[in-house]
Amino acid sequence: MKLSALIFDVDGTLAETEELHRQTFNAAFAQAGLPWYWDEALYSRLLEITGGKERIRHYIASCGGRPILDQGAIASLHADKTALYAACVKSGAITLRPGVNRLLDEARSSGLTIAIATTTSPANVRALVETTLGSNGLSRFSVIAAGDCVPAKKPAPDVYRFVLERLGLAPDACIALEDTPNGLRAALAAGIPTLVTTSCYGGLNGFSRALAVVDHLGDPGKPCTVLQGPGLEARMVDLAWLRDVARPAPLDRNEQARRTSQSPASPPCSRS
Ligand code: XBP
Repeated sequence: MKLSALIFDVDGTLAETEELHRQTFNAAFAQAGLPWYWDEALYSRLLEITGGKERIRHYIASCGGRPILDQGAIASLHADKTALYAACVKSGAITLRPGVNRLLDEARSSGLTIAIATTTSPANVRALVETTLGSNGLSRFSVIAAGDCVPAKKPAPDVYRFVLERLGLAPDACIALEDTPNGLRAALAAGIPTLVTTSCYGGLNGFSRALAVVDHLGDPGKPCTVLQGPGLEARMVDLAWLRDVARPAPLDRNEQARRTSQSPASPPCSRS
């Protein structure tokens, strides 16, 4: 199937944002007078739960977070965190990861559709994209699926299925770009071949079913390293390499023979 779209995750993929999320969660807790502090080790574990409100709820239910907050208080606390996070992003605290801008430009000049499929809140996406890609940055994405737009967050496939439906594309006409096992599971469950770029909080394991794993997309002067998958002479992920990596592997002779023997013989051409 011809590659028609790239679907980008946000946190850890477009930009290394999770450390700022962690810091603004802690700032919101302090602002609310809560005795909570998520250090890096705890936050790494809490990232198993996608979605900030869900993460706070999990912390209360499973990590002893006290006092216990009701849903309304959690939503209000999360809104305060989102405001703090977006303000930090708008101040220029975050830049795009290597190769992201280059690949976005190549996709646009090649007529490829680009979209976003993320668990993070829409306000966070808006702040990141407008700050790093300019005031018209959001218009470069045909679909932006974020936060609570779907009932079930990653690793559920909902957000990717939401994007596919609005793009009107088949899963194998797209490639997803992700950085975590949850994100990879979500994209694969929607049938979308997925490239993984490893990130600070995404870890190095759980990516065996990815098309390939690289440390980042690479840029001139900042070559990437392929951690899993075929070689990359250019040391930068580009559309040609992505098309090649996503191409179905040639069937071996035995497999070809098996499939031929199973397909019903086509009737002889009748020449009238
Ligand atoms: C990452 C997440 C989000 C962020 C925090 O989303 O799981 O919850 O950690 O953002 P993705 P919110 O990798 O899909 O971009 O507090 O807005 O949820």
